[in-house]
Amino acid sequence: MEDKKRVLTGLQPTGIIHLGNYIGAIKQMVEYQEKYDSYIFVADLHSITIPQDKDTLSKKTRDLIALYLACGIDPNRNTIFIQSENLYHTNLAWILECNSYFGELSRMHQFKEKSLKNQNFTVGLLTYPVLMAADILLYDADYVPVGIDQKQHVEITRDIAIRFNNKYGKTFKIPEPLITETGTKILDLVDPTKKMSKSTENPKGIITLLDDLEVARKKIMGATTDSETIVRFDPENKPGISNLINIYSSITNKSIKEIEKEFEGCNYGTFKSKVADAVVELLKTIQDKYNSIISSGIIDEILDSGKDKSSKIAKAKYELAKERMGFKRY
Ligand code: ATP
Ligand code: LTN
Repeated sequence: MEDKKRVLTGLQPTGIIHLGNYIGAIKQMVEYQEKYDSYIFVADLHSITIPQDKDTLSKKTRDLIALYLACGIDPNRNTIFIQSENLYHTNLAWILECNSYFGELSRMHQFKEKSLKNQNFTVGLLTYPVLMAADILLYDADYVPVGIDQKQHVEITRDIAIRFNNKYGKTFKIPEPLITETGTKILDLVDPTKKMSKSTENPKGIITLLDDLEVARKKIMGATTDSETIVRFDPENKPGISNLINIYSSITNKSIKEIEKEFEGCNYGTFKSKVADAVVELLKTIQDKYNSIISSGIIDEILDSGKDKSSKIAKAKYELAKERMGFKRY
């Protein structure tokens, strides 16, 4: 255990997770748990950078944990916890905020995009990457598996850590993002110029892991494609088909070349129905497990132990950072 590198990732409880989250984040964590010391948490504090309904937040958090487990995250090989139950995240975030600059935070893509959508945004939306830096740096994470949209936040985490280490002495390990090759960015099924997103306006564009199986099948069959009939991977000119190839590749572990060969001479209908079969089979397996987990007491046991373990590690790192900055009793 001691020699293993550490991976850590978080998911926001902002809606039922979709195929993009599964392919871009969870599936990798299931693979990484074999070889790394793995930490997974629900980033509920990040979710409130956009207003959340207080009556459903905790249920969404619980559902998310049940879905992680149903997707194959093994509680014996992962430390699983809720971010807001571990106070060191916000404590360290404040220290790091005072070592981060307005300029660098205001240049983050996600901040620019979300602050344009709603001009009356909160300060939390701006400082979001600093809380994320705290999440990562508290645990000396070596690797941070994220979708491409979060890569910039891991890069700023590195910048903040390097700056802190240079100023106050080596305190934090410098993490690296782990970005997947295939299926890195799963696109909206209706508008394949956008990423598949929980906050989409058209539910036909996303497949959630708890979608009714027949509804999911219809969404794949109705996915936007192009006027050609060749199943060829060409994200620029054929974003819809390339997106379906990415989904199929990720679920079946077949390479893009193999898939192009498999569907040589086939029409889009045949291809789509194979993709739909693969998606439905995946959802069915996940949903069966989810239904048995959600009604059991195992989630609380896992969260209690995750809270204890993560708090111990986080406390030590927080105390060190505090001391390095000169906080101690005179
Ligand atoms: P939203 O969908 O509302 O934009 P989100 O799904 O990006 O939110 P998170 O729950 O924080 O928000 O995402 C969890 C993980 O899934 C992150 O690592 C993120 O990069 C990844 N992810 C999200 N959407 C996609 C996508 N379409 N393709 C690949 N990975 C994705
Ligand atoms: N910002 C991420 C969620 C997140 C995270 C993290 C991911 C919060 N803290 C630390 C990796 C490491 C997102 O929206 N996907």
